[in-house]
Amino acid sequence: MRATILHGINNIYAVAHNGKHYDCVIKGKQLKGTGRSYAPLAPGDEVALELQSSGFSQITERIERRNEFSRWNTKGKAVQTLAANVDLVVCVCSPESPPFRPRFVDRVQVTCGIENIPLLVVLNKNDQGVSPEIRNRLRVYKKTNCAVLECSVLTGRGVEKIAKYIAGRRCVFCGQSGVGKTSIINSILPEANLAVGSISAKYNRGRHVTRYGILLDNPKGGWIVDTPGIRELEIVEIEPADLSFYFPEMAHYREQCAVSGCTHDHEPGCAVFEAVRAGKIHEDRFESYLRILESLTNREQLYGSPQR
Ligand SMILES: Nc1nc2c(ncn2[C@@H]2O[C@H](COP(=O)(O)OP(=O)(O)OP(=O)(O)O)[C@@H](O)[C@H]2O)c(=O)[nH]1
Ligand SMILES: [Mg+2]
Ligand SMILES: [Zn+2]
Repeated sequence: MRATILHGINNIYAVAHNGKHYDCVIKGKQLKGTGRSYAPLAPGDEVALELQSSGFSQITERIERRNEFSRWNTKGKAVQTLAANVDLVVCVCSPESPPFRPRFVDRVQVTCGIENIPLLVVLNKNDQGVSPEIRNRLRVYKKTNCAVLECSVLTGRGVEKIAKYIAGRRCVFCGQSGVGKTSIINSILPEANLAVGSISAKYNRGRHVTRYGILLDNPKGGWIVDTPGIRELEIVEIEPADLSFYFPEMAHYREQCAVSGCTHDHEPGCAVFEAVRAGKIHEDRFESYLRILESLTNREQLYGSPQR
């Protein structure tokens, strides 16, 4: 029978089938349909199951994924899937504590672009005040086909809009530790009652309260995956010359560059660079682009060759 992975801890997976939950292990050494990766299964994966009359049921196969939201796990030196088969990625950020990091959001947008998954950017904690710079930077996402919503779990404002937006969709929440991913999920699904943590006064960031990805059914349809906070999102699986595809505001200009296969960082007659100079592309977005480009160019040294 088919089931959906809810979470996995120490090689024991919780799965759901028709609203019932089962604890399972993988049958055999290597699961059919998975290659080399950080973990063979992620929340949202569909699997084939052999029910056992006693003890753990067995997972015999991973059904082919429709898509995956993944990142490079630096410690494990492997691709780590945070959620599989998703309709929407929700990237949560906050203005002040922890500080807004547009470069992180840019990387999430590129990752979503590669997998062709829609992105919703949520600015939580707007009770802390939102500077014009942040609003200006958020406008870029709206212009590049991402949805942007603001909320505050503290005051409750804006949360209902997010609940409406994600109803009926299979979505994964991601972001730095402490931005309020779990807090938002708790207000949308009060029965979830997940643990939330305080912000470290010394470092102005979260304490990595959520320890593993967990899938929760949404009574309004679809599901929500909560994930542990991540500090960095490394992108490894594209060629440097293709990166500008994933910055939609560059699309129009990249075709006008003098050099074919232009990487827009040094080539003469670069139309993207001209557009940045003329103020048509946000300077800070271009800076993000250059940093990701650099990490892609140096990835062999930084990560070793990507493995699946
Ligand atoms: N001021 C303010 N604080 C909030 C808001 N939402 C959440 N918090 C606080 O932010 C802290 C972190 O919230 P969490 O929900 O644990 O954050 P998280 O993103 O799940 O963090 P990790 O699980 O560590 O990745 C908690 O102390 C929350 O009470 C908000 O809208 N305004
Ligand atoms: Mg959390
Ligand atoms: Zn160029």
